[in-house]
Amino acid sequence: MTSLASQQHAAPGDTLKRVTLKQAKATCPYCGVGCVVDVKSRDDRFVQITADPATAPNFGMLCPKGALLFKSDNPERRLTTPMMREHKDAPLREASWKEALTFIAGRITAIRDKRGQDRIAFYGSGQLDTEASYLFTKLFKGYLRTNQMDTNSRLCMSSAVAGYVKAFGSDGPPTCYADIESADTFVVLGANMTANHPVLFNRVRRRRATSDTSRIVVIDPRRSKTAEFADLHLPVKPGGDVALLLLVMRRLIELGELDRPFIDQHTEGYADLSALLENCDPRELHRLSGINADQIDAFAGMLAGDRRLLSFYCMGANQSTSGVDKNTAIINVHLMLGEVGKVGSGPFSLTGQPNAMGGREVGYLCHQLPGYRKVTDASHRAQMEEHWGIPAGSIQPTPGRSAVPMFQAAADGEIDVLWIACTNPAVSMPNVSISQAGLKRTGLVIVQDCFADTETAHYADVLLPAATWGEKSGTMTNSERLVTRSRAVKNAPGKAVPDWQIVAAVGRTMGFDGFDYTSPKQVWDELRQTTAGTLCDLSGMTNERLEQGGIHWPCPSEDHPGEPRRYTDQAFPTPTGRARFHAESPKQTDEQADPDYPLGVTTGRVAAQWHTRARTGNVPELVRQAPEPFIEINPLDADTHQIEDGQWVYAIGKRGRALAKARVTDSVGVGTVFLPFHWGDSFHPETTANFVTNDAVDSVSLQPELKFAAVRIEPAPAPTLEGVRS
Ligand SMILES: Nc1nc2c(c(=O)[nH]1)N[C@H]1C(S)=C(S)[C@@H](COP(=O)(O)OP(=O)(O)OC[C@H]3O[C@@H](n4cnc5c(=O)[nH]c(N)nc54)[C@H](O)[C@@H]3O)O[C@H]1N2
Ligand SMILES: Nc1nc2c(c(=O)[nH]1)N[C@H]1C(S)=C(S)[C@@H](COP(=O)(O)OP(=O)(O)OC[C@H]3O[C@@H](n4cnc5c(=O)[nH]c(N)nc54)[C@H](O)[C@@H]3O)O[C@H]1N2
Ligand code: SF4
Ligand SMILES: [Mo]
Repeated sequence: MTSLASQQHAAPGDTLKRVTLKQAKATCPYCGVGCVVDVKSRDDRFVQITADPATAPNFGMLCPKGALLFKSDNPERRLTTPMMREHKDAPLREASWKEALTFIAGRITAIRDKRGQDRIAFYGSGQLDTEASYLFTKLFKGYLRTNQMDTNSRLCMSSAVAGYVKAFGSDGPPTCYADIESADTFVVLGANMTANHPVLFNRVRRRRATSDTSRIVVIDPRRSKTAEFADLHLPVKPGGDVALLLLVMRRLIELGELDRPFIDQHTEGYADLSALLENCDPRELHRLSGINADQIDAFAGMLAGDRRLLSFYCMGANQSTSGVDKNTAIINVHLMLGEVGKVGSGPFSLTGQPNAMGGREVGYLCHQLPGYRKVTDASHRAQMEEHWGIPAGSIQPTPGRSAVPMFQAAADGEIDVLWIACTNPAVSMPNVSISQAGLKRTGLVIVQDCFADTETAHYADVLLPAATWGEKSGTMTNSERLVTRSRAVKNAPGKAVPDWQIVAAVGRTMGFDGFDYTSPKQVWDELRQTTAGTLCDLSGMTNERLEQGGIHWPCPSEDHPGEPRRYTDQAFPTPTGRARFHAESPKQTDEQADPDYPLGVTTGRVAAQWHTRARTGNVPELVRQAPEPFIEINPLDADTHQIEDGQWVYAIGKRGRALAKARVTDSVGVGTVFLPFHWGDSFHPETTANFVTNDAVDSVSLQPELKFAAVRIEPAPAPTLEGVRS
């Protein structure tokens, strides 16, 4: 196997000898459940995936995406060599690693020296392992001295991060999966767990089936598959969650359900919330939420009494201009009932991507540093400068641009180098015309991916071939803070190498002395020490220990077993040690339906596809289940717009339009349509859902409102789909 390192300074690191049959444990590269699988390969092809009943967190269970992982590669689509062009009008050509690295290092150095380091930006992903995420942070924030670095977690988890920090003083969930087996009431808000966290939802269903006290409440504008399993489905209006939760809090007070001792001893800010609840107009809250008093009564009834409450929430909460308020409102309910820090209870934000938790631990958002540190805190900067052995003052004190303004700046010509790894923003950014314009305008676009033909790769001036799942060893943290180590089981094709090696090689080629790693273990050992003594302490997790199985953080020493639950002593990492209530009134979505755009579109996922289909599109069984883009529309709206089931339509919004096949169904309410976002340009030039979505952001988390835009629906000619990439 070609080793990047061997072409540069150090010896080959994480490489494998050619083998015929190999097997190892790996972490599923899809969702934040973080299932561990046993992988077998023969002659560098995956041949079998199984799951071991004794191994956490999935204990033998897998969903179809995970079970079919052995079919997820497509050798013909792989990027097997660096590709580059010196000028925009030249075609891409094959290059050696040395040539590509020298070119990148030269251009970055020149831009930094002539135009300033803030014209160099990085956009990463919660699908990178922790080692690669850490090295990107070190290279950009430490050595290039710029905080112009953000990731697709901004579109995903940033409202949850802000919500936890506001309420508890720290990011990271208090809960763990084992809480499911002790919980009574499950509230699932803005999460379609049957499709998107299937193995976890199996556990919820098993608990519901075996416990007399267990109930499931689903809060979702759609009657999703998950809602079909609910004892109570509350079809909230898109964006109406804060209003709904205020109503239920009022009802809980009326019922006398408050945990007064907990509120008095362990929280602050209740008086403001109580005043808000007293003064708000319930009729207005019913109007905003679309939920009536009987439904609220039924909901409150399931929270009342001595029940353990476990809430799961995901993108229906986070992807909103009131995303942070939704998160703190859910936590308010838990604090009122004293349902946190106890076995079987707590507010449980689900992570989407397999390492959306791990990236946060090493500071991969524009305001963060490793160990839940912040760039705005002088002592945090000084600590990291010491860890990295770089001069005081190297780390900049202001956050860089977050994802949406980063691509806007690129479109405005304010960025000269944009390095993108493990994400496909030409499809997944809201208001994608802007991100596409940014990719077009930026002088040097570097795309680091395992596949050659992604929509974003189309804009690249340099393509860097990454080894992918099953071809590299590295560490990830799942939704419950369980850290697992995924191992290589086959060689990467051609010259592809693991992401961490690529970052390290760029650092070395630029002449920086902090990047002489020969193995992922060295990177891990360094990064876990940077978290020692912090809230997300990984320092006790050696690679050797992780080889034996996953460990929950915090894990402060090598003999520490890890902590599945946090805040069990009711001490919170706020200045007063108390958890904080937040009193926020409901806000409208940024955009409202109007006579020209009378419907609200909400977007999301289907079980058989993963985001922009880079991997799931290779698996025939999955493609057959979800072969083409569709839009769900209520029969009454279909009638008004004269749309037939199965006909192609345009969803036309204020920023653009998207083509999809109409599915007339009452699973969406009147006035709402649902459009998955999986089918980008490689399927058809007009099917990208994000031509329509809104790039307005939550003012605190800066997360965009991917879950609401105003649209109208019009019939469209059937597209020609021969030869599309599935
Ligand atoms: N099969 C599959 N699994 C995945 C992924 C995938 O692409 N495919 N992606 C992974 C990633 S990165 C993520 S982030 C997660 C996402 O997981 P989820 O959040 O479960 O996924 P979504 O389908 O985006 O949205 C969830 C639900 O939010 C609802 N919703 C929309 N607006 C609102 C609202 O205002 N309020 C409420 N209460 N609900 C609303 C939608 O109707 C939808 O059913 O899934 C992960 N798992
Ligand atoms: N309308 C709408 N838009 C959304 C959302 C929504 O709900 N609605 N959700 C948002 C959310 S939550 C998310 S997380 C994003 C996800 O959006 P993206 O991150 O853009 O989606 P992916 O298709 O997962 O892109 C991953 C890329 O990484 C590549 N890759 C896979 N493995 C490796 C590897 O090991 N190394 C490298 N270097 N590359 C690799 C794949 O080939 C693929 O090109 O979408 C966001 N966009
Ligand atoms: S539930 Fe998630 S982590 Fe588990 S096998 Fe399915 S996609 Fe992979
Ligand atoms: Mo996500």
